[in-house]
Amino acid sequence: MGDQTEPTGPSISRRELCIAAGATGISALAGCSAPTNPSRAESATTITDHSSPDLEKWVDEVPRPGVVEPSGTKDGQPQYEIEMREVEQKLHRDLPATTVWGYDGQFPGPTIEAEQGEPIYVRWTNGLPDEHLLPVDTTIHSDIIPYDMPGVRTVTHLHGGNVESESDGHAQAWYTRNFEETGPEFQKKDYYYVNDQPPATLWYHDHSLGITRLNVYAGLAGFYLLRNDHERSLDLPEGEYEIPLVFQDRSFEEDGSLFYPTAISDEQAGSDESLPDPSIVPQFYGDTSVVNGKAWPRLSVEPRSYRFRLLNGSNSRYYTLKLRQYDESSGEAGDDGPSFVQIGNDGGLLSTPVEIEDRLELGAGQRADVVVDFAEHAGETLLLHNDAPAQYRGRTGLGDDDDIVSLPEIMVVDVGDDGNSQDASEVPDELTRVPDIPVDSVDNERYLTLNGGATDDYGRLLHLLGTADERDGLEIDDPVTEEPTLGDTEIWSFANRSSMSHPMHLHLVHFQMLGRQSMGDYDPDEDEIDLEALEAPEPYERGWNDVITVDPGEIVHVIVHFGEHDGLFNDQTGTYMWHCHMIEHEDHDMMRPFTVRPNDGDGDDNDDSTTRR
Ligand SMILES: [Cu+2]
Repeated sequence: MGDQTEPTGPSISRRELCIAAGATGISALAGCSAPTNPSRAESATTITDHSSPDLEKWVDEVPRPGVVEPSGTKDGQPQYEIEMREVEQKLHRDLPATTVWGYDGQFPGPTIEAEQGEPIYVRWTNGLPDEHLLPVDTTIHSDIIPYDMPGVRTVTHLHGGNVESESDGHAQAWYTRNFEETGPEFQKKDYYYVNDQPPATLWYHDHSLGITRLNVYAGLAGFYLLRNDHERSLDLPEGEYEIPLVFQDRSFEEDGSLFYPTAISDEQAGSDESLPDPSIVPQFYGDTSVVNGKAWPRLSVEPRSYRFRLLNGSNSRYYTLKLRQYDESSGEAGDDGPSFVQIGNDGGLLSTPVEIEDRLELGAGQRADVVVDFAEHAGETLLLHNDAPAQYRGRTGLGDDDDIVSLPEIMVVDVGDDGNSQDASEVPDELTRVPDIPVDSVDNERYLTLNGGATDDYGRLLHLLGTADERDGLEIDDPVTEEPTLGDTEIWSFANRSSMSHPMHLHLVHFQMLGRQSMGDYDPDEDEIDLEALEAPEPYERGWNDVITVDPGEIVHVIVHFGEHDGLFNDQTGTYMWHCHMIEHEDHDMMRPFTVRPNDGDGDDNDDSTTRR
């Protein structure tokens, strides 16, 4: 794919985009040209003829992850030791026990409850077997990954954590069982989480280079809830009325084992017979909804308000959610149920609650903190319904031509006839202070491209992130191109030249969305960013985000401050990652490092991570 910069003019709206199957890059904007090589088209999905066992739906209650307790102290702070282990776990009444990998032997892992201003240490120990649970494609970064080394590589990232670089879970900071072997970026065993950021729904998961998709799929993920006194003073539903829910899609074999595809389809492979086996797949879409580690579960609630911490923990799948009336005997969904009142997103509370009128969109890695009032729905059965197609293109098209494995039914909610609990909670009109990052403080602008048109040495589709100078993309071990200085404010403009939506994630920081526009309306070589011309963020997109969805043919501009801002967050320097959170994309190869440089002029020591508070 060339450096396609043909201007299209401002007359083409995003809704008029014709995202033809296989169209990549700006060709999607420039007249919907047919793909030149449909067999390699990005829109070709992961087609397998695998079907999971036909399980009876809604028979198991949604489990609630336990809360893990510290095992001791270190330097006067609580210290946790959480071991990754292989265990057998029942994921459905009628499915034989499934071998999964769990933090503390649980899938999902136990929840860490942390308090703002109170640092903790966590030692994530690797107690996994010698062999991976799933087939490993050893061609992914085979030049920098020692696949013949015994043991499974893991490293844990606290997603949304404003943490020091040495504790961030760099993809090359992996280690094997008992820290026997360590990756080139490994620096310490005891990760330090300073917890100096707004209270939020964070989560932790594996991040090791080249096999993150497999380690997370095997079960390595859990919640990390950060709280403070202000949030408690809001009298939101709490205790048994506050429930974290992680949505994942999985596929199973008849014996209960996890199924993960190991070969891309003939259609995708074209005539190339030299493909690796097992091979990475471009995306993964499981056919079974799993919530908090149970397949097709039901949640029993009282007719009152609940707070749900929603997390899309799937590898590739998007969710667009709504509660609907449900006739369990016919399996038919009807009218709308209670709406979601969103009170927070990735990085903490919104300034004011937002009633979600349409559907709640969650890209991989994203969180929504919502309150749902079931008081008017006593005795009803509700369906948590998802209408996102697997090949998600957001607002720019439904892509119904190629929706291979949609997952419309996520979970059933049983609302009891009565509840004797006193429901004193009420969502306040003002939730918290979210100070804007001022646009007039911007020190630097970066144009960053999301690309789907490249292929690797085997002719397989390769997703890449690029820059204004290298628009077709760079690989993870190319030199760092994003090097903000501590204390700087930058605009990062994500331009999606591919034909599918990507949930883009930055480690370390939380950014604010400025708005979106058609990709043809802005070229950094020719244009200034015209804030007035941008489509404003949705109300629920305001606040602190660490994942943002960029639809095809669109640019999303975000503003980010590196360091403490208005009393929030803290100063960190060093190297972190930014990437697409569809984990198959992250592994191949939509991930790049960025380095926050110290602002003292001594800019040549990446490892000089300091915490200035
Ligand atoms: Cu992606």
